[in-house]
Amino acid sequence: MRVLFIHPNYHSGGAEIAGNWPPAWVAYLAGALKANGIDDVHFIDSMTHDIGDDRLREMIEELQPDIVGVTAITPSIYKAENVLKMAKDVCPRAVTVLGGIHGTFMYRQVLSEAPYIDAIVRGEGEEIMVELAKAVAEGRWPEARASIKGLAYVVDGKVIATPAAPTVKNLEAIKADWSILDWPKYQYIPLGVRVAIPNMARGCPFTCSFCSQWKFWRDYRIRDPKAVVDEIIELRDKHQVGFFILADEEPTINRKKFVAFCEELIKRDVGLLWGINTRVTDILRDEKLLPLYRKAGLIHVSLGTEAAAQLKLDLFNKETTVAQNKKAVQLLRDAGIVVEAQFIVGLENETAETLEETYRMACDWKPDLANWSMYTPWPFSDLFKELGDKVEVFDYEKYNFVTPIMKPDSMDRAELLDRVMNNYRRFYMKKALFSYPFAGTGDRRKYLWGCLKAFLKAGFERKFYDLGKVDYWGPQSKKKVHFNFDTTRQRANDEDVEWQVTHNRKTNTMHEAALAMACGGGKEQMDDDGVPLMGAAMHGSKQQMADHVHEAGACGCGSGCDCEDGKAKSGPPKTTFTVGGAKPQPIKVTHESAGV
Ligand code: B12
Ligand code: SF4
Repeated sequence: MRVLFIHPNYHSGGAEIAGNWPPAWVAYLAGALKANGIDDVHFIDSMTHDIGDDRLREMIEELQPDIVGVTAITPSIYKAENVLKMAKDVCPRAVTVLGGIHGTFMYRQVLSEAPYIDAIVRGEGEEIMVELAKAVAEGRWPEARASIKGLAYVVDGKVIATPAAPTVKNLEAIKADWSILDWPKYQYIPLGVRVAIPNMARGCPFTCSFCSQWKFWRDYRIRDPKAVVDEIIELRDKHQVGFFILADEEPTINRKKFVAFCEELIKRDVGLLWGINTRVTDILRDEKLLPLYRKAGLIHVSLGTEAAAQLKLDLFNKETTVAQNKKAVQLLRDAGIVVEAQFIVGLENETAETLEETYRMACDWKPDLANWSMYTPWPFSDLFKELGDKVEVFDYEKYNFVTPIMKPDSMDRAELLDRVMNNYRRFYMKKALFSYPFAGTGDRRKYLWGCLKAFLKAGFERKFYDLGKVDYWGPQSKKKVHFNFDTTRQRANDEDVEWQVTHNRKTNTMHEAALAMACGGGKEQMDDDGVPLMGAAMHGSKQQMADHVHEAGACGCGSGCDCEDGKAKSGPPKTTFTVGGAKPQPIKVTHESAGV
């Protein structure tokens, strides 16, 4: 029984400018299959190897697989569908399978536009894929599919979704098979070394309305830090990996485990540099621990500094948050860690002034790197639902953080792009002339120069921000910029989107808005036993959180709550959940999924 996994050849000029990144999904799935005796597993990374359709078709034909499995995030969905269509053409008897975040939520739309897909795996793939492969190997397919949880497929023109599969409870049981990857290709340009993306924790305990990640992974689960370090050592020794980023949504929220991870890296003298994405509040919380993190090799922290402000949440406590963001940036720099500030721009109420403000913030906080991402309305995020018909573009191929999907009321998309580019130009010009040359010595300096090199390379090749694709050549070309949206792509019917995955979640209230910050998460924390503290009650129920906060007087509408019509006044929210005398209470968290 032969399984062939394919990563579709989709590109967009964002994170890819830093190099070729290894597809972790395939290592985790191949590991699970091999542990279950299915070891004839092949992989084609047509993204990294830039393999065209004709060649890919030949490769599939040569391999004659029994199962073809393809991954898709939202922007790569059409490419993924196309690969599965080719697979069905050249190997009609092969079972065609789609996995990943997009199909998980959009399976009805996908199955109706791509009838050649035999099954969509919804949610985490390891256990479902093993069951599916066993059914095929034992000749029980397609009869067995109805008994496999987490699948969607079509019978007589009708989409059938089996009950949601449970999340993988024992992450230690999954041993990624990293040897399935063609390692020399996965190079991280800033350091000129091989890069890996291991996974320490899955899920995020928060439920930000614009984010799809918490919905996908549902429960927050974290691995034994020692086992993660074992895996990293294996990546270093067997595959000569010289840099890694943790694939986790929120790697630092469980401080105890994160500290244990760092201590283990130090104890075993792993000697690798690495990076994470995390939240401002965790950095402020861990101020005294930052030297330890740096000692463990942490060199790059990407902070979701202004997501919430840019989402124009009216009650956002700007003053406090701006000060906190600035402080977090400073703390990281003082610890010798390269810090990247993330700005989300491009909602309908974006203006020239708000864009300028992000530039001023970037200059004021002095992060080493700054990143302006276009707001992207994942069709299964709660905020998408709230935006209603303000979302006009449904060409998912362009849902990639670098294409303006929303049109601001006060400018057209080309002007939005131009103003964002203006921010990049000014920011990096200043950095290259006045900051990087004085960045001291050692890893930080080396890393920064490496990042600049990656930017210049992408700029020269016109890949940065997909500028070549849209024909942007500077302010003078604004009128000629074309985003080429495929207008035949239409909004999915509400009932075709599996967006309501959590129970009891009230839509984005002003109270929540007042609490949102940093990477969109609030100010919640976990205690050292991994139990989310009071604010994090939102994971069980947003309403619950709003109520707690209300009682505590922390929602910003005044203690005892004197807000009108259930809406908070635009006063500054307090900064902790403990005001009003309420003590943080551990709250049990589960994401019981209805649909995934
Ligand atoms: C690493 C990463 C990258 C790497 C890609 C590495 C690679 N080659 O795969 C780089 C840096 C290049 C990258 C780029 C981009 N990324 Co990215 N990336 C991530 C990140 C941080 C981790 C992904 C990961 O490896 N997770 C761990 C693996 C194990 O999880 P997984 O891939 O979901 O796979 C599991 C399941 O989905 C399922 N599964 C997946 N595929 C399949 C296939 C089959 C057959 C089956 C059965 C199951 C299955 O099983 C797997 C195991 O459980 C996520 C955020 C996150 N924390 O998850 C964003 C994320 C995936 N990226 C995202 C985006 C938008 C992008 C970009 C468009 C942004 C940009 N312009 O730079 C580009 C697109 C690049 C491209 N050409 O495809 C979004 C996607 C959102 C969405 N709704 O689609 C995410 C979720 C981030 C976010 N903020 O929302 N990214
Ligand atoms: S904190 Fe919010 S934005 Fe960040 S991963 Fe979690 S849910 Fe998504």
